[in-house]
Amino acid sequence: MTNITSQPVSNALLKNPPAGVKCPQYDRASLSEGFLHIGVGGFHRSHQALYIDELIELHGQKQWAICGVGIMPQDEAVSRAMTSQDCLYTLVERAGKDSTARIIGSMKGYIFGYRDPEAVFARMADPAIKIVTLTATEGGYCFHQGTGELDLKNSGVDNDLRNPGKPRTIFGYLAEGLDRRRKAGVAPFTALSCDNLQGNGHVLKRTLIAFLTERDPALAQWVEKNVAFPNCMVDRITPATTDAERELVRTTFGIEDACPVVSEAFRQWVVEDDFCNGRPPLEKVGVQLTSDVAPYEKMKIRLLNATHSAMGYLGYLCGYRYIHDVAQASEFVPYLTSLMDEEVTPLIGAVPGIDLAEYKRSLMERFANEAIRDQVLRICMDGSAKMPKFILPSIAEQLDRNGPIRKLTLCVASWIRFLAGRDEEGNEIPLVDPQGERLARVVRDNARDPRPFLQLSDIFGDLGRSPRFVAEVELILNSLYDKGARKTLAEFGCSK
Ligand code: CS2
Repeated sequence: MTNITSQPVSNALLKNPPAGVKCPQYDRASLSEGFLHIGVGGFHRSHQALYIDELIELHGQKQWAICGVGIMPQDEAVSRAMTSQDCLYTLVERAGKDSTARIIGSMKGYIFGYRDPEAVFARMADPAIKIVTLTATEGGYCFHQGTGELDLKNSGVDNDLRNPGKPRTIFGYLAEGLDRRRKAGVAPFTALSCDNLQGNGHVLKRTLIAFLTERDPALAQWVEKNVAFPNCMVDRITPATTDAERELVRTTFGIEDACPVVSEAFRQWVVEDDFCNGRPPLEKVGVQLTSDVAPYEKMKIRLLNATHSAMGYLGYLCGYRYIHDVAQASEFVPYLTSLMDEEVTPLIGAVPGIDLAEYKRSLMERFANEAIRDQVLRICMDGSAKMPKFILPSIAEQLDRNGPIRKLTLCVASWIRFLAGRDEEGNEIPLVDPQGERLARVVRDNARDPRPFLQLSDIFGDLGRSPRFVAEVELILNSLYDKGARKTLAEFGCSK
């Protein structure tokens, strides 16, 4: 390990940057914010903020800086870091033995809405903000999986309707921001969801309009008529930032940074070209603008995200803690490739400009990238929101066409076994999922019988009523309990 003196990341560091670290060459004081982004997690910092950094650096688009916003209590750490670091942070891209570091300067301000919602409302009402982007996670849209409708009983949604001044979800914030613009006669912003949901723009529009219809029908109508909700596909594997990443940035690059982000070199952003209040020339920095994002979203979510989930739960039960170890394991490779080739690819159809065989080959290579040390437990987080978006729709489509579902079902059964809470050695399995307690209770109360669990229609929709699916889950789940994860993988994971 190289031992070099480190300096804290801040505006002062930009004047005298460590050797080999790329820094903004533009004058940050002259930036103004055109984006407001809710959810400044690792993914936003490795993806959109980099595209915008390039847009400013290479194309002088100074009016498109980002105002970062955190609305969850757990955003406190990022909020503190952003405040003390002049909204700067280090992005490290890692491919093989190569690491490159860059200080990202595109975030001009940060507001911790959880403490100061009024400041977020005021910023959203500012005519300079033209686009509000969101990474609210798959669960942040609070819709019922069976019906697709906004879940008005969700405690966050319910809070936002009762307490408009102190919202807990994206809906309360968007509603108040848009209401103020309407009342002030200011054109609305575009609302651009950057989450891994198929038709994320449609989902955001549907759920927000349902929320507004409860809150203020006239506002709902105005939004319906005037606000654009483009769909988009986003991609870049970004592990959670831990002390190991902070240590890496300190020892390799000499930067003291409380919230650096480490990611793979690959990135992709495909955006539907539908904006109601202008947009920057995103195409100049490699964003693909198109009239139809659906094929790209379906490909990415059903292949990349689904295969991640398939590696996550079963990989954890087999004792793996890093995704690259799962992706390199000889017993997993045939499972993952056959899941993609036999059960998902037939559902994807043609994707303009993409060779699916090559896409899948590159996915396996990206999963196996050991330089980024992506955590299995990051993938296992929030299964209640991910499973219905990544895995279950493919099972439903295959059931409709009487096609194969075994490998996808192995993922579902592994999730249920994971929720049982103890691994094969009797050690506790850490569960991070807002629905985790409720789900784990149903699993524990019905150990070998998956039926009550599969009947949770907010997760499974109608799937729990498919005798074929239920029988498959039962068979594989019992094998997981009786024979263990490795034998079950060998028996059910590969094509005979
Ligand atoms: C992952 C995603 O959270 C997950 O389960 O599949 O975070 C994935 O790494 C990104 O979508 C990659 O673009």
